[in-house]
Amino acid sequence: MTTDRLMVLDLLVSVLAAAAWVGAGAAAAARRPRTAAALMAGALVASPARAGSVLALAGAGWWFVQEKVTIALPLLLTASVVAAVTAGPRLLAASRAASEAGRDAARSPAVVIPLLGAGYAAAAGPVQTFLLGYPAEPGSALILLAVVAGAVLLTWRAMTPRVPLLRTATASTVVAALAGGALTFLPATTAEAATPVVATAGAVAPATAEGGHDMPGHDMSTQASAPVRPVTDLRGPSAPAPGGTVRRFTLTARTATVTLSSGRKVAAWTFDGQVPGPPITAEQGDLVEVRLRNADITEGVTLHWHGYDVPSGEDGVPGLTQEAVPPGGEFVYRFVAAQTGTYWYHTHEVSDIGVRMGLYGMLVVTPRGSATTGVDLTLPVHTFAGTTVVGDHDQPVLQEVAPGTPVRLRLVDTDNTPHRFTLAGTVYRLVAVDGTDLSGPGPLSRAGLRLPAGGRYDLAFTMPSGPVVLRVDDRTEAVRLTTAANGPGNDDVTDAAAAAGWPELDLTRYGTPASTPYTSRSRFDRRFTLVLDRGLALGDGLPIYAHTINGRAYPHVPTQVVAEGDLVRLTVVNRGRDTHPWHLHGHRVLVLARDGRAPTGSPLWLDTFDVRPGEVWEVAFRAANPGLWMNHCHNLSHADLGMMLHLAYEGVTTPFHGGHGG
Ligand SMILES: [Cu+2]
Repeated sequence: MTTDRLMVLDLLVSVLAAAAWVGAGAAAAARRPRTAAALMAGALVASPARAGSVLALAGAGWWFVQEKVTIALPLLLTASVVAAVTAGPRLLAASRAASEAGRDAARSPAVVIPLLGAGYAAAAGPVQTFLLGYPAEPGSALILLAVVAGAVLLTWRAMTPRVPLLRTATASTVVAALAGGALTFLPATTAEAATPVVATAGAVAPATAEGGHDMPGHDMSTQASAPVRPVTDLRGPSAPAPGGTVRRFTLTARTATVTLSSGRKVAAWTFDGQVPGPPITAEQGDLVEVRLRNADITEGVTLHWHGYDVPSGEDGVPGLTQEAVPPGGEFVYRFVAAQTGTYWYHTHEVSDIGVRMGLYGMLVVTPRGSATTGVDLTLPVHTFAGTTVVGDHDQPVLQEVAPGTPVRLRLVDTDNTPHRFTLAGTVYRLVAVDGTDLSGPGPLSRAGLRLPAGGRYDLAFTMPSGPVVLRVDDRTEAVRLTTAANGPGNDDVTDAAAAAGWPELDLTRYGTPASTPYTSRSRFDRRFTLVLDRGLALGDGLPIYAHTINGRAYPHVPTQVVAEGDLVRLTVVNRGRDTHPWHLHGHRVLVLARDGRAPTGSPLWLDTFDVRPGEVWEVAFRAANPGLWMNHCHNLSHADLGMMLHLAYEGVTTPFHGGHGG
């Protein structure tokens, strides 16, 4: 069974156990001893079963069961035993009596309180998983215990006016709850919160301690000697590489009404009045110079080069590498186009809204001197005012292509969620992922391609004699390439329903292996673990129901500190119910393993990888691009609810204090 299914199963068992105990208590209180006894029998099956489901889940990793093993399960099993021993015999006797006296006996406090108490203890499990998440810490455990104890006391008080030691018990419960609250929220508001952005080397501890398993990173005190450099000094060059030219662009951010291909008009935030913004293209080695101006986006705007490893000062993160450009302001970005492939740019200021409203565009870099042959289409897919658009098309992109023509389709997901693509009518290859060419990509047909939020796939094929159709999410026809003969094509082209059933391509098994500069057996200088979950956490000043990293929300997630040249291993664990497309700025990561299994196909160099519920990804990167970098979920609404942190190189400082970074 997959970890995801085990998580769901464990949740079901825990809810069943709680429902059975509470039901038994309620039935006893309603003077129905037989019903109560039957429900208690069910609870006595479900409670040990929970131990089994937790044990099974533990096989996927301690991250998935930590709070269950340390708090929920001991609480449940203890309360179950107490209820069975104290209420059990009385309830059995009452149900056998089948008389008015028996019904009254069922209602006695000695029966009802232990049963309901077990119910409260059992309910604490799923409540803890949903509200508090990972990791369980002494503070949240105290709050939980206090709530359970308080509920038992209230029940007791409701059933009988004389509760022994009522005042002492109430006082202890209140003290436990207050202490728990202090333990939970005070640490987050002090130390690291005061320095959300690394100001000096070694000022912030690495996040390893939060992961619980990791080898400690380097001793920071011995490494504080890295030269101090402000991020504003880490800028791009002013000349291209030898043989390259300077490519100058000006992008003006402004509100505008955009007309889609159907004629539908949509109010948008745009670059130069269009969505997507003007494409930025270059040849490898060119100097790209982009002058960003802001006409009237009052929230401010920046340009982030998604997947492109620009110098840190060009990365476009407000409050970290620059201030957001206000209306009337401008900022000039410069970088050498070193990487070839398909990338995109977008604003990083209030990015959840900004990108959704249209502040994005394409960045495509081709090898120097590669004359364009054939058809090369860049196809950003975006949900715009509730409609799936491809570029600015809300209807299929239609193009006539001569048979035999080489075709390249560059798929880009600019949304917060993944999209599924199918290509019908031709055999094709997935030649590049996130801008990097794959090794030995084999022929594909009848495959579903799941593209993570922010990710890119390049598909290549030779135009056949019949039509070729690209579909998005099995419903939207995105592109239809036809030939002059306009033949009917094969069944795959006409049968959209069949295409919906095509199996998803497993990227970790596609292509052929090739050598990589490091592997999972390499010696790593730093290891970090990020456990992704939901829970109550302190956000920007207030507790929120956050998307959490190791139980914390931005800006309270400790910064990951690395030294230039480090080989870094990053483990990302998803124990929540949402998919998290993980995105590290400034570095491509090499996939070492997913759920403990190394890729058997092409090496995978990604800038955005989808960590689905229950998955554990191990990736590695060389810290070779000094600066201050965002490391975040590219579901930008998750990032907005806390799921981001910083990766900082020792010695790099920032003069900016915007603090938002999203
Ligand atoms: Cu996410």
